[in-house]
Amino acid sequence: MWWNPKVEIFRREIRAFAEEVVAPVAQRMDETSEFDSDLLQQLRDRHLLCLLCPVEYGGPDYDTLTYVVAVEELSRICGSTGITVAAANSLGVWPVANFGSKAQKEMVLPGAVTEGHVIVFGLTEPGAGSDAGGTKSAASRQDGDWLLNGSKCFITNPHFAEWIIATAVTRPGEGKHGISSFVFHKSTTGFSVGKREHKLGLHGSDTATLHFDNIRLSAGALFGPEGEGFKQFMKTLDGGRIGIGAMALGLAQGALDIAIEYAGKRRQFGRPIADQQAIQWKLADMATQIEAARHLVYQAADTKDKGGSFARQSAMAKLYASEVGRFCTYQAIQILGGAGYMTANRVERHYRDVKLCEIGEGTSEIQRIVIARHLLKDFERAVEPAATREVAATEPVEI
Ligand code: COS
Repeated sequence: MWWNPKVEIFRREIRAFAEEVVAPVAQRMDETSEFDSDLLQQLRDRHLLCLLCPVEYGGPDYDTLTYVVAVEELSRICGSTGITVAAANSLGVWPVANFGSKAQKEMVLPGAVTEGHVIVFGLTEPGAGSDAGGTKSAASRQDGDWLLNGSKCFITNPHFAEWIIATAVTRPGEGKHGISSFVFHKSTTGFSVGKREHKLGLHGSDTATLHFDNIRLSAGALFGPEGEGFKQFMKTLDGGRIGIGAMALGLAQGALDIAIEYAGKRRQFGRPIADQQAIQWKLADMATQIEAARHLVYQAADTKDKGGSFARQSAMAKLYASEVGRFCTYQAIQILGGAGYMTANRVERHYRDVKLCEIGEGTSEIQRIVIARHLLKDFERAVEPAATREVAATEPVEI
C-alpha cells in the first residue's frame, strides 16, 4: 500500500548513516548532554534538517512517508538525533513552507537548504502546555511595528536555531482567535535562549527556554494572517505528531533488535535464553505491536501526503506508537536483565528517551481527546438534527 522501492532505498541509506555515523557518538551525547557538532554538520550537509523543504527553494521536497522513515531509522540508533531531525522539519521547515508569505519563504528556506539553518517553533509556555490557547506571550502594535514580550519553554533545537517562529496574543480578549505567529532571526535585539534543560532522556537533544524582551518586529514578521496562530500550530502539530510516532517506532525497533541479538547469544541453564518460551513470547509481542504501530504511522503519513484529513490518524499513530515504544523498551531491558540496566547496552537509553513520545507535541491524554472528538463529530453527523425529528428528543438513538 504505502511501501515503495524508492522509500526502501532511502531507508537503507539512512540506516547505514545511522549505524556508521550516529551510533559511535550516541552514547557520548547521552553522557555529556551535548549534541555532537560534527554530527550536526553531517545532518546539515545531507539535507536531513530540511527534508520537507519544497524544491522551488532548493529543498529535496521529500514526502511525509520518506521523512518518517528517516526519523524512524535515526531513532532506531539515537532518539536525540531522531527528535533533532523531526523538530527541524515538521516544526520548522513545514510551517514556513505552508504558512509563510512568499517573502518569508524566500528569506528563510534557501538558507535551510544551503547552510542547514534550523528553524524552531515556540508554542509551549509555563502556563500553556496542553492548553495551547492559554498563551501569555503578547505582541502589541507600536508605530507600525510589533513589540513582542514573553517566553516559551521546553523548546527543541534553540541553541542551533537561525530562525524563530513564535505565537503571541495580538488581540487580547479574543481567546484562541486572538493568537498570531511571528517569524524572526535569532539576532533580533531582545531575543535570548536560556540554558540547556536537564531531562530524563534525549540528553543529546537541545531543549531550552526562549525569552522575548521588547523585541521590535516589522509588520512583515507577522506569520500568516493575524489571529490564525492557534490554527496554524494545531495543523503543524497534526503533522509533527506523525514524526513523534516515527521516533517511538524507531526506538522500539532498536530495542527489539538488541533484545533478539542478546537472546540468541546469552546462555543460561546450558542454552540460549532465546530457547525459553518466556523470552520468545516477549519478542513476539514486541514485534507484533511494532508492526501495528508502523502501519498506523505510515498510514497517517500516507494520508497526509494524499491531501486527506489526517488529524485523527496522526493522533492515533502517536498515541499507539509511543505506548508501544514504552512497552518494547521496558521488555528489552527485562530480556537483557542486569545487562539491560547498564548503560553499555543502549536499551536503558531507549527506555528513557521514548518517554518523551508520550508527552511532547501533545500528551497521550490530549491524543485521546483529539481522537474522541473526531469520533463524536462523526456521531453528531450521523444523528438527524433534533429540530427536524418527529420522535421525542428523549428517544434512545441507535448507533
Ligand atoms: N487543525 C485546524 N484547526 C483546528 C485544529 C486542527 N487540528 N484543532 C482545532 N482547530 C481549530 C478549531 O476548529 C477551532 O476553530 P473555530 O474556533 O474557528 O471553530 C479552534 O481551532 C479552537 O479549537 P478548540 O476549541 O477545539 O481548541 P481547544 O482549546 O479545545 O484545544 C486541543 C484542542 C486540546 C486538541 C489542543 O489545545 C491541543 O492539541 N493541545 C495540545 C497542545 C500540544 O500538543 N502542545 C505541545 C506542543 S509541543 S511543540
